[in-house]
Amino acid sequence: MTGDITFTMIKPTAVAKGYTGKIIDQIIAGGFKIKAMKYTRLTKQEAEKFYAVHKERPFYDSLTTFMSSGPIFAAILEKDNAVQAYRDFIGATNPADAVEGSIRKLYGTDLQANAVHGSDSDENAQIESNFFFSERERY
Ligand code: 3AN
Repeated sequence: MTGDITFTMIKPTAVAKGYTGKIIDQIIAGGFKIKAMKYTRLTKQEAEKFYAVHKERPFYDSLTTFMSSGPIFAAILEKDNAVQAYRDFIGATNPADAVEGSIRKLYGTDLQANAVHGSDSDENAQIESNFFFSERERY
């Protein structure tokens, strides 16, 4: 149901550093149910499509190059008020500003390699989930 799901990715740097297991543990301990998950890699073109809302931002090329630089984990998470709950849970966009103990504080490297993505609205949660997952990949 709208409002109950959000979409996340564990970004390439966090995956490469071996933080995936710890991040998934923390997500589950935070009360988020995993509805879908896959290990995959975006092409540059796919990353550009995924981040099309940021097309005019100065960091668009750098962000899409980074997000296609290595494998990621993509997932749909379920919880009441999932989008806002997950954004509060992972911490501020810049890991330096993120609350102590949050995923971005613990596992983020910098503003771009900030460990995880989290949808910013219910509408984008649906669009982003549909980008990666078919209905029969969700449980
Ligand atoms: P959030 O992911 O917290 O919603 P947004 O929507 O401001 O943050 O940014 C989208 C993504 O773009 C972020 N996940 C972040 O990695 C990246 N980003 C944001 N600002 C910058 C920046 N100044 N330089 C490089 N990457 C950035």
